[in-house]
Amino acid sequence: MTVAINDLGQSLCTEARAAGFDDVGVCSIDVDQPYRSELAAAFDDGRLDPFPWMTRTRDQRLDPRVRMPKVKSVVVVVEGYFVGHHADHAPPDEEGPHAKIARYAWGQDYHHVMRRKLRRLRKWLLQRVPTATVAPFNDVDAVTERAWAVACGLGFIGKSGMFISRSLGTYTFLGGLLTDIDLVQGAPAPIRIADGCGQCTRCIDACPPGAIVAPHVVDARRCLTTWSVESPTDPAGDAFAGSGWGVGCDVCQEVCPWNKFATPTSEPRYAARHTHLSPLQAPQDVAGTPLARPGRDNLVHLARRALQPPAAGLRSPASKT
Ligand code: B12
Ligand code: SF4
Ligand code: SF4
Repeated sequence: MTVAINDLGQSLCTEARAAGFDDVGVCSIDVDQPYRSELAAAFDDGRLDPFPWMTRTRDQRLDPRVRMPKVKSVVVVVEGYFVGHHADHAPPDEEGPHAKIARYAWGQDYHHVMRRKLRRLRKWLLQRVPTATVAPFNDVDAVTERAWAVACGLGFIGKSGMFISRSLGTYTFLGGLLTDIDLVQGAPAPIRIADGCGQCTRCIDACPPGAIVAPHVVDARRCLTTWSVESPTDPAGDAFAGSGWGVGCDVCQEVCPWNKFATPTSEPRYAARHTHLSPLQAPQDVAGTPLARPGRDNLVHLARRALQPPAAGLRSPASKT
């Protein structure tokens, strides 16, 4: 069953598309948030231990009403960021091997890009309902975005753990708004939980460190992204050396059939600026890009670690392009 959005909600969706988002959905806070028990389990069994900022906000992540008690509606926006493949940007052979940068970090920082558009949506809503409370969220805020994207009927969770849109694939960013405005008609509809993976297990089989420990379950303590983006200097990351990925990792997305027809994003700010990392020299202009998160000073170290001989236990041979 699809969510019955009221007139104001429909107009907001039109405005979201005009602001540049590729997809948008709305649902009532009163739906049964999908995967709450799975999220609780991820906290309980230590899978999210590398992120103290998440464990500190556990209650809010399990229920947005902890953050905003009067919230009535959740709006989720989806933005595609696919711009191509590493081979299209490979450094010349004479420059020697380079480590790969995951696509989410090729262009401008999506937090900046999406927040600007989300602020526009907030302003639009407040012009219509000046007494309302409207709180944008994007990534670092304590809202479990993939689960709410499913609740809004925008797609499904793949075995890789990625939120998958049937029209956009997996290379998407999520964000949205919490508001005390009612944007939905009538009682909340039951959520449709779809499975778009069928018998496929490509992501599980290909994940270099075996971080997808069961279908839909990623152990962040093994995911390459944790050790390059969140904890770049932690020596524990050496256990995953030699993957070929300097910042982030796209393996579970590269093998996913839902990306076969991925089309380039229309957001010019995601155009590729940095696709590979040199083990000799960090790029100069990382300000305003996701590379600033691990820190410019750590980029040479990350490239060197990625280009070491593969650590025992890594499944795929390291790619050096
Ligand atoms: C912490 C975090 C990470 C951690 C941990 C990821 C993880 N899977 O747990 C690390 C650093 C490893 C990471 C990596 C990446 N991340 Co990240 N991350 C987050 C963050 C901040 C919180 C995610 C979270 O709550 N994790 C806990 C797990 C349990 O929850 P979940 O990932 O939402 O998974 C849900 C489902 O999988 C489901 N579920 C869990 N178990 C089960 C079991 C079954 C049977 C079923 C059916 C479902 C199910 O329930 C979960 C909770 O609702 C979100 C932003 C946000 N605020 O939500 C971004 C976010 C999830 N990340 C994002 C991205 C882009 C990435 C990377 C692709 C970056 C990269 N290229 O390197 C990788 C992908 C790794 C992967 N396969 O998941 C995007 C994902 C967009 C999308 N289309 O899915 C988000 C939404 C950021 C954003 N605003 O766009 N990330
Ligand atoms: S991002 Fe890489 S390491 Fe993390 S789950 Fe996907 S394939 Fe595995
Ligand atoms: S690679 Fe296959 S199993 Fe993994 S998310 Fe994509 S369709 Fe699902």
